[in-house]
Amino acid sequence: MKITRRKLLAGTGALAVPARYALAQAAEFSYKYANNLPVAHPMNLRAKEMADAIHAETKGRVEIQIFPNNQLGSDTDMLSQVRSGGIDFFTLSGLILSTLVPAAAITGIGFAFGDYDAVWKALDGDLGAHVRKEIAKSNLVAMDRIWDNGFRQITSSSKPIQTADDLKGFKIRVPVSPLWTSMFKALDASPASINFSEVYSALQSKVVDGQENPLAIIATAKLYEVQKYCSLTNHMWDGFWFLANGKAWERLPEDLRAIVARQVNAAGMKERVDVAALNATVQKDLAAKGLVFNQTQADSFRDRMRKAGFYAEWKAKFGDEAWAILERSTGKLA
Ligand code: X2X
Repeated sequence: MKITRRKLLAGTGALAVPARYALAQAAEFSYKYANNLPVAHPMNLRAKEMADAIHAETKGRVEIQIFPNNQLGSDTDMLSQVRSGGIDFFTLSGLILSTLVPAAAITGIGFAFGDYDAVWKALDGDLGAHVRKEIAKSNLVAMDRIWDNGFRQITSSSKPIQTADDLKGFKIRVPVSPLWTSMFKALDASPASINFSEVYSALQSKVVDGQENPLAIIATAKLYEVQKYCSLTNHMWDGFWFLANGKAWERLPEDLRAIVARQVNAAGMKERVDVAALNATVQKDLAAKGLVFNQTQADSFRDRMRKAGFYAEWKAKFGDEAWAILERSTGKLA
């Protein structure tokens, strides 16, 4: 039950307090934002700043509560909550979102982007616009600026991965996404779909021998505690769409919606800078903690995938038009 100070005082027969002295009021729009990453990851640091800025700029009318670290469930759970309105905002990899919006997986094609310049040109350009349009058809709204997850590297408890041959039969955790499974099958590995909420324990109990994630996550989620080797494959780039439940978004008056969108996108731009910086510098810390790093031969992975028909298969799934948009940023892939 909610008792305001005014009601409480009225109930005791005390004099009503003039409105300007009333205690902080509940916000007019109180929204929930959930994600799968540890509090220490730049995503959550920038989200906290963003929520404060939104509260200030809307003069307290919009409040965003943050639920980090899978507090509200796995990505699979949170995706159904943001669809039903149980949560209002959610950041999710386009590849996991592809279980609902198949077109959203296109940004994760293996070895598509050579560097961040190519990534942001595509995602802030035609490729991003294409994916956001597809997302909108499922009653979710994707903010304009995708947040960064990063280029992914493979870790293992059993052996370093140097060439595609080392992946043969390798038990590797992948996120819940057909593209991820298909890619590691094309590499002859043995992929298991596991939500991020279960990854640490799956590695600890050796249900799988390895996993793949950007260094920023290997560090902040402490995966180095349960892995021995880190092989620098840069095998794909991944990002998080900042999603809103369609009805919750429409409920905001236009002026507030503009403030929220601007602040979310601005926070995403800062998060990109943080993540790239962390990915570039954290290797030293991880090595000091005992993680053993090695370089890899990118061509061996790419050739294996091409021979297995990976690129041809996904080009057919996404269609010529979408594939052409992708290749405008990446060069010829298939
Ligand atoms: O699940 C993962 O590996 C993570 C944290 O990178 C994603 O959200 C895709």
